[in-house]
Amino acid sequence: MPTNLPPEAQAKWEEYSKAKTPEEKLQKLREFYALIPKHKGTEKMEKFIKRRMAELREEIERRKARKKSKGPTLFVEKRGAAQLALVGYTNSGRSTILASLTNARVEVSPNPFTTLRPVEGMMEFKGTQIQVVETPPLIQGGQGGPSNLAIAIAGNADVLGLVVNALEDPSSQIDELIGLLESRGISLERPSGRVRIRRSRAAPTIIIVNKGKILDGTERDIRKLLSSYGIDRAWVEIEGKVTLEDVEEAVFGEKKYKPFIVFITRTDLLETTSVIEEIEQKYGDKAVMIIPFPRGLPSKDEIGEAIIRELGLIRVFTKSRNEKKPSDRAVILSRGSTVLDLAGIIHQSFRERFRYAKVWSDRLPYSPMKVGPDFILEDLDIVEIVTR
Ligand SMILES: Nc1nc2c(ncn2[C@@H]2O[C@H](COP(=O)(O)OP(=O)(O)OP(=O)(O)O)[C@@H](O)[C@H]2O)c(=O)[nH]1
Ligand SMILES: [Mg+2]
Repeated sequence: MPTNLPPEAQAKWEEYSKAKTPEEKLQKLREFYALIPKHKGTEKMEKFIKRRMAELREEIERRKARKKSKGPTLFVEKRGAAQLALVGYTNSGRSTILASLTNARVEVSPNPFTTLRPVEGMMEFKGTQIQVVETPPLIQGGQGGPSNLAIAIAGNADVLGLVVNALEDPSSQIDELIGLLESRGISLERPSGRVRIRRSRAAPTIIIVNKGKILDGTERDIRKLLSSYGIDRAWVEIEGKVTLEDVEEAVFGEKKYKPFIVFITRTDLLETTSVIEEIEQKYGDKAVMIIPFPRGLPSKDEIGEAIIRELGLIRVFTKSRNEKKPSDRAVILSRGSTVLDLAGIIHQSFRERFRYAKVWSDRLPYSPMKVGPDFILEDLDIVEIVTR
């Protein structure tokens, strides 16, 4: 709870809430921070403010980078079904991983700080591609231009690849990387729930759309908490299991969660596999995959599929009536999409003139099977849409 803030701090908070540009917001937040009393009761708020300030700094950095580069050299436009950003300390082996997953031309070198600008490549696998981006090296503490850029790219990516050197206490490296990203508003821990606060004058009051569960309070507590931050008109959406702390955090911006893959490089130089086992023990449940490189590198199909599944995406191949084979390129849809959703994505007229579809898949009692518009598609389905 924001514990009885002095009036000047409250006034500053109001100014912050009204600020438009990230620069202005950062400035107001700094001033607000200077005005709040620092004690046990404000610790959490301090934490959130620092995180929000870090996020704003990244946003400013990202905008600057985009302006400066006028092209894809610094800020990396997304392509393909998803973007995987490789992050790690210098020499951890990011370029080595990028080169083994894609055809990107990238310099692998024993010298530190070889890759100071992002480099991208496309990882091809069944039906689609994933864009892999090597970010500039992070340095301990995370300060400095290259590190800031790496964090900005990480915050924009769909999945992170933490690249660690097996010979340099990789388990602690992972902890440090996670800690560093966490301090910059990027969480690698799967949230049990989600709170979204949309402030709007159009809202008559605080409207709580509760599709989940508040673990340690009531909707009344949420209203009280928000009004102590001067929020009296907003839509608050709750999904899954959340705490009042999550609500308070959401006041300062939604936390970004990123699933992650761990790449442990130089495992060929290890004498025993005990560090790999330690990492599997510690992060096995949290990471999408733990990959000991080079020998334990799974196929691109396996890596790609794991990412797609994690992000709740599916690949669907379309077929036209007069062709024997389906398309090589899949349409990427979110899990739960129907045949009619697919039709709409192909072309609006397909949706309007939809009659039925034929679906080929081993999971069906017979294949092809004739299905209606509400049929829910799954990964790797082949679909022929029949129109009027
Ligand atoms: N033996 C072995 N050497 C590796 C492995 N991975 C990386 N290396 C070597 O480690 C050095 C650094 O690898 P890079 O891929 O350039 O590292 P990076 O993280 O891109 O480094 P910077 O871009 O300079 O920050 C190179 O000499 C690589 O050949 C591995 O799995 N086994
Ligand atoms: Mg490199």
